[in-house]
Amino acid sequence: MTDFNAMQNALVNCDKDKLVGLVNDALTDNIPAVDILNQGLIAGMDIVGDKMENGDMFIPEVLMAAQAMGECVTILKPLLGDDEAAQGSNVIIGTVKGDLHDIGKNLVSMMMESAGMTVHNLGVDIKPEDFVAQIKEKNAQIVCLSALLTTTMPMMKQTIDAIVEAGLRDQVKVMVGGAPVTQAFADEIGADGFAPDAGSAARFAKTLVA
Ligand code: B1M
Repeated sequence: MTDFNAMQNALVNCDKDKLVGLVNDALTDNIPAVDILNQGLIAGMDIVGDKMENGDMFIPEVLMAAQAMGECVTILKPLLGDDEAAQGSNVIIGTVKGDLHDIGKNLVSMMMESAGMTVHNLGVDIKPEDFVAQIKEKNAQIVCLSALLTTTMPMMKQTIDAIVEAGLRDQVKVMVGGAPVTQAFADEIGADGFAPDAGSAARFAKTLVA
């Protein structure tokens, strides 16, 4: 019997070995990878976020929890496949300048890869000019911007502005996402799309290149 609470507790306690063991046990019990991700890992990370906000967890602990989650995401990655293909689509993804959060962005990247897209994951703290350079170099059809901080959301607009200034706006679709981002914000800054989670981001990206 899979206990998602135990996974959440192991994540909050930064107990990587226990968390990996629980994830592997759940897979042995044929629990779908997407349920482990959503009900175990992402739900656990939400608790970490609450504790961080209340001062009950500090940055080094949050980083350890993030590393433990990252290891489990690597285990789940091959099992999160989506068999509808969007082959040939070239996607660039990165977390905007000033923002170091990468777990959600990596999940989006993974789901898009699973959907058959070629994803160039630029990493975190990516400057607008670097997105522009990579759009040109990779001849991207979609650029995905992630932000987890309210303070870095304006950098999404600055990145879109840089894409416009470079004369590339007509050839690339822009998707935005991350916990504080909303459809209204996406509309306001002139993005082509927003998705609230990694699965819907991959599905939406497919509609953009269809
Ligand atoms: Co940060 N942090 N953090 N942090 N951190 C938050 C975001 C926060 C909400 C915590 C809190 O206070 N409750 C808060 C932001 C508050 C705000 O802006 N209003 C916060 C803060 C304040 C900070 C610092 C400023 C703390 C400090 O230094 N005093 C600092 C900033 C550093 C920086 O970026 N410059 C900081 C640092 C860190 C760590 C480095 C310690 C670590 C990140 C490690 C890493 O990513 N490798 C960290 C973490 C782990 C978090 C929380 C706890 C968890 C984030 C996460 O990974 N969630 C977070 C609290 C929370 O979110 N509950 C918090 C799991 C992940 C799967 O979800 O990233 O939302 P998420 O991604 C989802 C969707 O949003 C969506 O799909 C994903 C999967 O479904 N999505 C997209 C994401 N990108 C998308 C793109 C798309 C579409 C969908 O299209 C392009």
